[in-house]
Amino acid sequence: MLHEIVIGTPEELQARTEMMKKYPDMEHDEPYMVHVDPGNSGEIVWHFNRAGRFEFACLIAGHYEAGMRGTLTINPKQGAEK
Ligand SMILES: [Cu+2]
Repeated sequence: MLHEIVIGTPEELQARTEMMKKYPDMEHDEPYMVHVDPGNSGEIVWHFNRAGRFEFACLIAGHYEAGMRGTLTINPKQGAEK
């Protein structure tokens, strides 16, 4: 089945989850997400421009709840000003 990976803050992913429940067939494609059709593979390249805690998840209806999610901890650049 179709899957996706979306990167964002927990708040952003929550908002998108709500949106997907309302409009499950919504067409969408943004730089911070990639969709993968059955049997295929995909790739996402993201340059984080700030440190923090982010999440990645598949937000196809029911997939997040099934555990298709994880966290990303981006550490400040070594030697960077705080
Ligand atoms: Cu999925």
